[in-house]
Amino acid sequence: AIEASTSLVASELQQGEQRGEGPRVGIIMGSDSDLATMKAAAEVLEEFGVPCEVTVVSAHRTPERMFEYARTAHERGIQAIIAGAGGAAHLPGMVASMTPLPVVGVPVKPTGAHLDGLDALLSIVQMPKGVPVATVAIGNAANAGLLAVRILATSDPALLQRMLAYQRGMTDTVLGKAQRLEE
Ligand code: RP5
Repeated sequence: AIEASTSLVASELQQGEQRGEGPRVGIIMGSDSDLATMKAAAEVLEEFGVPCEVTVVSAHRTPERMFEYARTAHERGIQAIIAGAGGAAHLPGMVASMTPLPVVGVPVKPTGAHLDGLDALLSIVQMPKGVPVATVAIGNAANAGLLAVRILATSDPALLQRMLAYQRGMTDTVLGKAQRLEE
């Protein structure tokens, strides 16, 4: 069932195929139950026109799949990996140990979790020196998407312009709200 839902997720959310581009960002998660959180990263990448792939890779339930994914992602043209997991969230760190790519970690708060995602946050953020994972706030997959865009934008002038426009848009929105409050 996991494999079936994984391919469903991948086919529903994989972007860029129509444009004939391969995915530039890999979004992986420990379970399809993480998708409700992780889809925000895919939505951000879609907004910026960055093709991505989305699938399930579990550190504990599919360790060999994790090895394969982490070791080969850069050879397939992936430039950054966003990895989300809940609980004993070993996926981002283990993937970071086997890939030369930047890894952004998303602590997921699973439904009904007792520790509110703090367990996942500490599992992901507390990496040993030499194996970095850029960790975002609990559940903030949108920021993971934005961070991946910024990483890619360092060598993609058009993407850099889109990030600048996004930032100007945020500023204008806040200034508009301030002006309305002051009136
Ligand atoms: C973690 O356990 C997953 O990343 C998910 O957040 C959590 C629950 O997984 P399921 O039991 O819903 O598959 O490994």
